[in-house]
Amino acid sequence: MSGNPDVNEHLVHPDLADFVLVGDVGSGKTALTLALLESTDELLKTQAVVFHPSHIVDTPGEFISRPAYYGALLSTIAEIDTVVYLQPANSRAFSLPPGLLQVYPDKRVIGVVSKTDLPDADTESACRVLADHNISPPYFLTSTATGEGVADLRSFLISLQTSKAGTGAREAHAERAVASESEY
Ligand SMILES: Nc1nc2c(ncn2[C@@H]2O[C@H](COP(=O)(O)OP(=O)(O)O)[C@@H](O)[C@H]2O)c(=O)[nH]1
Ligand SMILES: [Mg+2]
Repeated sequence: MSGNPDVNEHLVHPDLADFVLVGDVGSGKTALTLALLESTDELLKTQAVVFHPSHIVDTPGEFISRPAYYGALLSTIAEIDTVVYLQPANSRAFSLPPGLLQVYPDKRVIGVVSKTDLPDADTESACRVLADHNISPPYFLTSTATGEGVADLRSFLISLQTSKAGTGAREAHAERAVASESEY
């Protein structure tokens, strides 16, 4: 799904893959995407879904602020395993679309408290908002202004890929084992 001709990064982190960033307009999704990728792309307002290489998807805030877009959001994330939800450190408004986890109960949701450098940041309250909405820790506190937390989040996302590769191999092996048993 790297078909967006406007996005043409060389991959600094080829193992970083398979997540979609969701959160309110201005919560810092695009800035965090570019920081995770170490991309030098310019930060412009995201007007459309942006597909980076390796199944990394940045969504426009309209997906959240306008319920009419929920359907588009749901189809965008259908094939992606992990949702990275951004809760700005200076906001207590929760903006993960309510239907999302009902439609996709198996998605992994990672809670990020973004913009921790802001003077009115209250990371404790932001973490509580995540917990109150059933997003499980660990939470990642990030700032693209200072760089706080970006490397930790990147490592965590990469570790999900590594463990998935292991699981996939085990599952394939198990399937082969079952298949060969059933031959007898
Ligand atoms: N102080 C601060 N500003 C940020 C941070 N992340 C993003 N911003 C700013 O917040 C605004 C919205 O960021 P953007 O990534 O476009 O948000 P999006 O709408 O969720 O994609 C921009 O002006 C960014 O420069 C951060 O960690 N700290
Ligand atoms: Mg954006």
